[in-house]
Amino acid sequence: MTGSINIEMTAEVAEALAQNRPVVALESTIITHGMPWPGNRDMALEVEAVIRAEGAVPATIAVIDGKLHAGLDEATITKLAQATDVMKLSRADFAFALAEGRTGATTVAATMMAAHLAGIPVFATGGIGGVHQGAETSFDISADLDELSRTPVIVVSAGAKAILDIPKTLEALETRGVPVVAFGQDAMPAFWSRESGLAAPLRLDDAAAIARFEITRRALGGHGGMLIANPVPVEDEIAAAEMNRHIAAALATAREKGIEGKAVTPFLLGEILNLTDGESLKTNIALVLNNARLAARIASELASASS
Ligand code: PSU
Ligand code: MN
Repeated sequence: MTGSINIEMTAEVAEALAQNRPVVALESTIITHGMPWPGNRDMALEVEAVIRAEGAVPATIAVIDGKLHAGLDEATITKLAQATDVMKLSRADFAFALAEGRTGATTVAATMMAAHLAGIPVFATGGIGGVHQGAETSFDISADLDELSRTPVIVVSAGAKAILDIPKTLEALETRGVPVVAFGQDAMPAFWSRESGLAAPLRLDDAAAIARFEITRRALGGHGGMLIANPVPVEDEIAAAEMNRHIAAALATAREKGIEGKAVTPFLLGEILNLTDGESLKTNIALVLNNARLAARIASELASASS
């Protein structure tokens, strides 16, 4: 199942997979490129604790010195959270880091690849990458979208990051045959905010229903991933009207400075952190924890359905 790529698993991940107990994959780009130290380390450890509290096992994915890991110990997470020379790996350069012995953090796309390779069907993150604003001239569209179309992993997110063009991102997902399911509401959430002003294509209200949908997709055959859009809890949200002002300001600064390519998303998240005096980080952490909880419940439903 793992092909010729060896996956270094922690004992708890290996045992859980061997015994068909629920496992939730976690990405590492959110640690290295999404949040500043030390909040990033605290978030990474808290997310793991939330998953364990739900009776599932966390498997944080990263490439360390050319080795693919599923599950990281606290010392490795701490080191990664402080490192400044870590690659941001997507489908295009995941194998490059493995072949060259490099250290890289996995984005949504590369984490989906690794999770699928390891036999982990559920993955929790903050928000996926998507179609950037101005993509009609920059062509900046995240590889996360193509990965969702091809790799059968359920990605639990708070939607696409609100710095993106959400209508275009939803169109691109529809074109690629990716189901987008809002959890417990009709509206498509917008990462820091519960509502984007758009309706989500689909809605489900509990983890068991998501597992049923996934099992039916497998039976139909040739399915890729699915995007669960889980709104940030009410008490942690920042209203869309306020966020939109900060996003517009951050986008203007990025344009002035000529920020491009892989640097765009980390730059915008950093700008927004400053513009909100750190509030956006608190919300980001809260929504990741909320997604981890739901992902653990979905993983539990899937494990019991297949045992
Ligand atoms: N979610 C967050 N923070 C992040 C990301 C997601 O809350 O930093 C990362 C994910 O790894 C996602 C990546 O795959 O941003 C998208 O980057 P790009 O737009 O360059 O494809
Ligand atoms: Mn991009």
